[in-house]
Amino acid sequence: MASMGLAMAYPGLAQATVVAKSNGNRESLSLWYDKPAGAWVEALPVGNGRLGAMVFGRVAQERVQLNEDTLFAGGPHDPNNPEFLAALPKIRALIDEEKYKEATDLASESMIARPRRQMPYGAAGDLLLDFDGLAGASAYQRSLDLDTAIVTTRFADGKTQHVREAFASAPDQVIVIRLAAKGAGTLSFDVAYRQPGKAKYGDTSTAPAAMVGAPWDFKEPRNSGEAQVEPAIRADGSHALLIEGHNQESSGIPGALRYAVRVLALGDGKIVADGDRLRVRGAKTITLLVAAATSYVNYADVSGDPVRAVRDHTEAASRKPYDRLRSDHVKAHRALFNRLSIRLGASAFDAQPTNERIAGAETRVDPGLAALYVQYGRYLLLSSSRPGSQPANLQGVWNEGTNPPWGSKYTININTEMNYWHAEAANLGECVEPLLRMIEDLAVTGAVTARKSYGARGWVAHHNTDLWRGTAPIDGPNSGMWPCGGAWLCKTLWDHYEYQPDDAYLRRIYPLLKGASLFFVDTLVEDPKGRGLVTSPSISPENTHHKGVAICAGPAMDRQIVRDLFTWTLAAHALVKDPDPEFAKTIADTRARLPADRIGAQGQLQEWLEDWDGQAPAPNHRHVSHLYGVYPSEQINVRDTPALVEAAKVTLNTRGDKSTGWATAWRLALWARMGDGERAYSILTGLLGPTRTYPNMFDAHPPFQIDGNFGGTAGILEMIVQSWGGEIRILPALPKAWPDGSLHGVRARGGIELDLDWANGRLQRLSLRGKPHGKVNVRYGDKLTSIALDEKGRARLDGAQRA
Ligand code: FUC
Repeated sequence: MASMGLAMAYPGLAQATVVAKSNGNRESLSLWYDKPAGAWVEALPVGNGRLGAMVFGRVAQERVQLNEDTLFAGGPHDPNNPEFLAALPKIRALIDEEKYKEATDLASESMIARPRRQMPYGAAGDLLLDFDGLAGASAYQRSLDLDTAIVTTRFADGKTQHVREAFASAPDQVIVIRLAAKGAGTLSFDVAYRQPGKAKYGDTSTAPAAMVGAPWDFKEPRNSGEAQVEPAIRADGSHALLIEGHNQESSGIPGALRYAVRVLALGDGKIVADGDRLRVRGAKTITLLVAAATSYVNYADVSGDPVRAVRDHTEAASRKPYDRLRSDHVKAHRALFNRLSIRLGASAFDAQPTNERIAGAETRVDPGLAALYVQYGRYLLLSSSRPGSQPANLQGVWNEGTNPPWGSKYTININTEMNYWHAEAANLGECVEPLLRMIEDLAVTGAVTARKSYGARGWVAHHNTDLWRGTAPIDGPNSGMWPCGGAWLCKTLWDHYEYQPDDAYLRRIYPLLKGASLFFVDTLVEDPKGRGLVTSPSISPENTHHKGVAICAGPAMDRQIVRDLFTWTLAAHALVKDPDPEFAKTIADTRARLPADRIGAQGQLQEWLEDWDGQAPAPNHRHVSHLYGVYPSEQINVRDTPALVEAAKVTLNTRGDKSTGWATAWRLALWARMGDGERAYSILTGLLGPTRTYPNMFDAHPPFQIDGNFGGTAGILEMIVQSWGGEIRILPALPKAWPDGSLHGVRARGGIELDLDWANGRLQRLSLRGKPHGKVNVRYGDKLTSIALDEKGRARLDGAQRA
């Protein structure tokens, strides 16, 4: 039902809907629905980086599913396979002799970590709010307002108006749930805690069968779904529940973490903590303060006191009135969120529920949905990765159960890097801080892997890591046997420096770059055919070059990543004035011996040093690892290497436009980078459509994986502004579908911030902010202009200057 219809049918309906109706070319910042969430991927996420919650907006029984970002399974352990070092020369020799199957088998036995798997991320359970006598609802609406980061549920029950708000406060470190009954009635409900269990991931249906036709009075059982953790639940004072539990064992690694959740109820009416329930009777307004914590201090220390943390957080928050909690939260959120605005054109569909817009995304032009996707991608990052928290994992911070896909860990052969692709351009550089700290940890655990497994200096991380900062290869050789995960992560660090140049930051990351480089100095080997220095053993993530085997030496992606890493390291070496000229010479000499990119028999960019893909192209493979050089790197680009760009296009045409969520987002960003706005737009409609975007706008791998949201956000921004090769490109891949629009507050390399407006597909206005008296090279169409910033670091172009 369209919002105008709803608003007329139910006067007093939510503001979000009403605002939407007159929304010409305004920015729409609301996800909204006219029914409660059935499936988990319909619920709305809130998060403060560390804590996450999924709010279902149900009437008779509200469900708020909780997460805490350190609640992983297992505990500190050393996963390095003790046989690795002895097997290394044998495996290299087998690869040189082209005995790939034998090399794979030996690597599987002697190199893959023990245990073979890393530890999965878990969930912190559900709050179930059982309402007495609340079964019917009219004028129902629930929404997530990205501007305030508040989920609101509104409905009427007879003469009573119910308004519930939920948010995750960063300043107060609690999830706040406010329930109000206006008009005749009051609130009576029980708060119960349900321990986490196994969840049904991969279910793309939108509602459990039980909900169809009866969304208002749906109730979930208290304990179902193979609950695995048995926490202790008890009253903690007269108004609070305290839940104390233990994390899971996994692959033989015992659970070493304790966790605690505390729910404190404040308000009028009668509130009683009674055994494992909080009972509220006859209230007009109630505020629930929810804290969660674990005993995790760092990857080697689990001695924290979670009970003390949750008591401290809830008690401190209880001393602030609700309005203050709310306004402090909104202020902290807006400090990050409000830096960027985007309008991609008038959208008639802002007035439709978000799930209906997604359902229509592939068949009609809805520029507002693409703009909303960008803002949602920003919202999700600042809600799952804030200074002090863990980095955004495969699901950000939101995970329903104890058996998430791929463990909801950190896959660092694309996924974790993609999580941060948009961070800098989207003006959320602070959100990279958790990743920086994770890389600092990996440089320690990865130095052990480098030494024990390769006899090398520096540090290495393979294709995956977890809370315990595992760096050894895991799972199996066809995905795990890849030594460039740490090096690729360094790109995020270098990007942050390029977008926000800062000496102190550079000094902090230089040892990380240097250590990552040293590992390759010590481990690159001579290609037996004399083509230079190569990684061995390695893979091109996660593709096989012959049936069942991926292992090889010197795949294109490794050469590109190591080339980049050496380039950043050399640049940083000079900037920080490292007094070690020998080191710089070694890096430069080694870089010069990395084999160049090659074009294969099909005209494609070669994925491997041998033309295996030219002989038997691998159609449809989701990974396009060798296109790292095009995007996110800039080694291959339309200005300097047009022949390689054409080869990259051949590869992409073979692989197809639609893939898993993240792989579709990568294709979008690649075509944008190569300047093809129509192709990028067509891929984007597939990403926004219902097979790759769930009703709550979470990306569908499927199942849910957050990288597609983030990579898709980066790809859309890349269509409008690019910054590489010492230039800023304006409207480099603008599709016909977005003739009029604006993007304000987008960032570019060199510490530049831009505002631009366009109409009829032509730039109207451009403002730049950067360093006083700085110079900025701006390319618009064929024209390259060097613009001088004034003494305030500003420049503005319109009218004649633009022509
Ligand atoms: C890589 C990808 C999969 C998935 C997983 C988390 O292994 O190949 O598609 O995204 O990471």
